[in-house]
This record gives sequence, structure tokens and C-alpha cells, in this order.
Amino acid sequence: MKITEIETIPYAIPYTKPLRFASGEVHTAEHVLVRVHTDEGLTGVADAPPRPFTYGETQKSVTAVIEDLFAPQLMGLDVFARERIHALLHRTVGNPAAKSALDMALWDIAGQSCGRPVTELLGGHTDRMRVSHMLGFDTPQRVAEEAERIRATYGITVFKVKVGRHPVRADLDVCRALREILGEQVELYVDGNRGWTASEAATALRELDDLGLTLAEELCPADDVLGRRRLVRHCRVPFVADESATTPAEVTRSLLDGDATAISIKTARTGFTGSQRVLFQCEGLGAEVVMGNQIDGQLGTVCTVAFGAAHAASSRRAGELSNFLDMSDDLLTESLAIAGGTLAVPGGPGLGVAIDEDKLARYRQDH
Ligand code: MUC
Ligand code: MG
Repeated sequence: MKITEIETIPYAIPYTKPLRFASGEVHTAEHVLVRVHTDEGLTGVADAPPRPFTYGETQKSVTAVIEDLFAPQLMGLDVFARERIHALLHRTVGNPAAKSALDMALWDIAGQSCGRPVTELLGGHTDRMRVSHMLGFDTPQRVAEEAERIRATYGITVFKVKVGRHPVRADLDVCRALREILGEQVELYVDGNRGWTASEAATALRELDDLGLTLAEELCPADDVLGRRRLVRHCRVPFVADESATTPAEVTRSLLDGDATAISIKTARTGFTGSQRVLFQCEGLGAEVVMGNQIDGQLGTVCTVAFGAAHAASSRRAGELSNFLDMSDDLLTESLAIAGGTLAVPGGPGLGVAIDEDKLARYRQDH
């Protein structure tokens, strides 16, 4: 089955509530919908969420690199020649969201062509994941109110708290308020998006020691080589590398060098093929993984839960699957529903979802 056309459709959907964190903030989902068409009439779809502050990609760069470089190289290739396709894509450095969207759209086609969900092709371990909700910067009272609302509405009891502000106290107060108001039954962990120095992070972890945090993510830059290693060595919970370890090679170096003891896997930046490489390496090296969220919409979230649920090691911890709740609208014909603190993988062939063409026409920005 041959690739005949690749569409890149920029679209913009506002957030009802912006997400603020140490390395940036997001007010509008300015993503690119990628559709791969074939000579057998099957079409694969995936979403590319550019994050300029982390990977340097923008909506325009994603569209341009696919249209100008990748699409001409991939035209006419067999959709199942994944290794050949990846060899071509990797002749260009960077551009993780653009490459990942192409990879996942091809898996969508593979699933459709054999009538099975992608999650089964990837591993078929389970059909759902527990959900972790991400809490952005705000006052202690407002963050706690949001967490209470999310727990009451969706049954979510795992929260990732964004930290990395100055003064450090602002974040410590938020974490303490969450524990006091939500009680011992919720799981809390923190993500600094490299906002603190290693010594600020060490002080913060000491101050939060009694809160029972379960993970600490990117509290300081991995480029602060010795400080970061010292921090990781003394951290009592798994220290997660997210944006500092975004390829299988970076993951290996990060774990072997002592820059991290766990890894965040994001399908938006390693697709399904690269995410499996990262996951299997982590298993081989004895490092835990978390399914992370690149501030995905519903289509991106479907990819994350499909991958996470497919393997024992990626479904063990709650996955970050709820950022889409703060979007004012989305593109899928059927909305995802989080209930009882879990999200089920859609059941149909491929990714099991369809794009609402009326909504796409409303939000697309290319005409
Ligand atoms: C996270 O885990 O860091 C913020 C930026 C991004 O790309 O992902 C988010 C969440
Ligand atoms: Mg992170």
C-alpha cells in the first residue's frame, strides 16, 4: 500500500484556561493535523503540537518541513516500510513533532488495514490507563480548587504540580495546600521544566520531604551537569527526564550518566516507533517511565493512551491524559470521556477516531 498524498492542516483552538509553567505558557492550541493518504483509499491521521520553547518547532515549521522535505521523500513508499521511512526522516535533524505525527499516521493506516486497534499492534496489554492531571502555575487556593473540581468531576486522584518559579516559596505553598486540602489519598508529583537551579531544587525537595511526592521531573537543567547529578543522586523518588532526554540515545546517556532515574515518554515527540525504542531501552536499563503530555488535544491524547495501555511498563503509572479538558473545543467526532479516574483506549481499527470535518473547517487556518 503506497503513500499518495500528505496533508498538513494548521488549526487553532483556544484554551478556556491557559497552562503556565516554568518554560512557557499555552493559550491556544496552534497545532498541525497531519493526514497521510494511500492508493488503497485508507487515510491515517495524527496531530503535531509544536512547542517552540522546548524543541524549536512552530506551526509554520512543522507544515514547511513536512511539505518541503518529508512529503516528497515519502511519496510512493510502502506504508509498512517503516524502517526505510524513518531512515529518510532522520536524514533531517530535529523536528520531533512533525516526524512523530507522520509515524503515528502510518500506524493508524496499518491498524485500519488489518482491522485491529493500533494499541493491539503495539502490545495489547490493557484497554485503559489511570489519568494524572497537570496543574499549572497559580495561587495555592486556585490550584487546590482546580484539583478538587477535577477529582470530583472525573475521579482523578493523581496530580502533577508545575513548579520552578521564583520565589521557590510560591510553589512550596501550592504543594502544601494541595496535600492539606486533598488529603493523603491523592498522589502528588512535581515538574520544574528546568526552572530552578540544582541547589534551589535540593532545598525545595528537602522542604517538601513530608508530603510524600512520588516523582520529581526536570527540576533543573541537565546542562548543569554536576549539580544535576548530585540532585538526582540524593533524590528519594525517581527523578524524571522529560525535555532533556527526547531521543533513544539521549535517554541512554541521561540514565547512564546519572542525570535521571526515570523517563517521560511523549508520543507527540517520539511517535509510536521511537516511543517503543525508548520504552524497551528503559526496561532493559531498569528505569521507570511515565506517559507524559505535550499539551495535547484529544487526538494526541488518544495516541498517548493507545501507546501507554499497550505495554505493562508504560501503563503502570497514571498517564498525563487530561490537558485537553481545558480546550474550548476539539476536532474528534466523538469526545474522549475520563471517568472513574481512567481513560479507555478507543476501540475501533487504527487509532479508532474520526475527524469532525465541520470543526476542522471552522478551526483550520490555511483558508
Ligand atoms: C511537561 O511535562 O513538561 C510542558 C511543555 C511541554 O512540552 O509539555 C508540558 C508538560
Ligand atoms: Mg515535563
